[in-house]
Amino acid sequence: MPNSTSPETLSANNLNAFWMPFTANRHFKASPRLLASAKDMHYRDVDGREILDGTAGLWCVNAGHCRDPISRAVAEQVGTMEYAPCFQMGHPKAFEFAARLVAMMPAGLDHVFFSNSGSESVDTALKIALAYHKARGDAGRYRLIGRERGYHGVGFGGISVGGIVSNRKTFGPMLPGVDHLPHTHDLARNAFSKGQPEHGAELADELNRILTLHDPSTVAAVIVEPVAGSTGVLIPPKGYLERLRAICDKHGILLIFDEVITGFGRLGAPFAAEFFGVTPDIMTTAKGLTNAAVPAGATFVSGKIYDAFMHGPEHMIELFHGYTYSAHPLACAAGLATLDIYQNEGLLTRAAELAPVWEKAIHGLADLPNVKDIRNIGLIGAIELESIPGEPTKRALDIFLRCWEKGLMVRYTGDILAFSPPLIISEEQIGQLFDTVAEAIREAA
Ligand code: PXG
Repeated sequence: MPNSTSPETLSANNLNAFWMPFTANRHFKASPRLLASAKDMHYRDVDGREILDGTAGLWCVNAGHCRDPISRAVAEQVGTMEYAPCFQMGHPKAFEFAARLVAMMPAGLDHVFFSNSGSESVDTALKIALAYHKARGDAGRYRLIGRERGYHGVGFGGISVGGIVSNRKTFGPMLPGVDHLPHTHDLARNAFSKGQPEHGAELADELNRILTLHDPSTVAAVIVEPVAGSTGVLIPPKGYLERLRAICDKHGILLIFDEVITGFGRLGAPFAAEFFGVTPDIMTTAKGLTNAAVPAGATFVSGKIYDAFMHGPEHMIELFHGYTYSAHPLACAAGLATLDIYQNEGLLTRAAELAPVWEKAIHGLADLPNVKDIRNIGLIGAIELESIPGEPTKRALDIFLRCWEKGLMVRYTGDILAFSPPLIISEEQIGQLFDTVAEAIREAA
């Protein structure tokens, strides 16, 4: 009997049923890349080839793959109580996980609402922002401001405030009352920046223009990724996030940081809010929350927000929102074990130690053919390539495939290569990662 991952059972035919997410289905199915197992920094594909993980899965396996304490905690939980509702009842691990999380949050973010993904975490944040103003008797604040090139998942709320055109253009009018800040990408002034770019803080002042247009008293919240990941790594210019915070404060507008990628150590501090010294009113997280072992999202809110809902008769539900799987026992078990690993191994600050090595290694590729920018922060890096005229994304795809052949997993979006390895990566593996990328870029030229 062939096993389920053997080439015999994976004929082109039976790849057809699965409509793959964010994938060129026909291209992929003609030449599939199938992963079979993973440990620490590596995947193995179905042919047994070892693949260095340069992207922590999809920016989510921060502690590395198949960590024993997480596997054990999930196995134990699934055998003890696989599911428990959290509507009008609960289970101890949900409260323990919540308490552990808020204890490590930037000051003030002391309540957490659980969901199952980054997209849901974002929808939860947007809904809480609207409901918060209404709860305070300020229901005229209904507008949400996102940013061009922002990625906030794929729910209708997330694509409405998001700014990646291909994720929006086929889905109709989306949420009303949404506007967008300009993105901060400016290669003319900032190409080959190391860490935060020098130029562009003034782009935050565009918020003032938007507020003048709509009147600030109609705006509920501004949502941004502190570092935009999905769009190809856009790092906030020095002073930019501080200005956004000040403008929001001036006008009573909530600031939401989408930390689905930056949360849990990616930048070298536990959260981007701490890294940049700017605290939002609401923070969305997912991915590294459970090391991706079990899907989960978490939306953190300030006491001011939570307290605004705690009025009215005590037997009444305060917020009509939640998911069957909010605080799923397996997610809580995985999350608690993940936090232990982060803490025991100092992983939430490890990116700060590695950042200089990472920065030097990635910027070492600056002189390779077709490289038009390199940028980095914490354990995030991106290489922006000259597009092949008339064939956008093709160069990056070519390099991505060459890396795969050489046993390295990277991401690409448009003609930008993105790197975000597990936080356990060694200095030697950083060298190996960028040597392989360099080879692929040279070969593709
Ligand atoms: N917000 C941000 C900032 C994200 O990066 C989401 C929300 C949505 O999370 P879910 O769990 O619903 O997918 C994300 C997801 C990439 C890539 O290659 C990035 C994401 C997902 C898949 C691929 O850049 N980010």
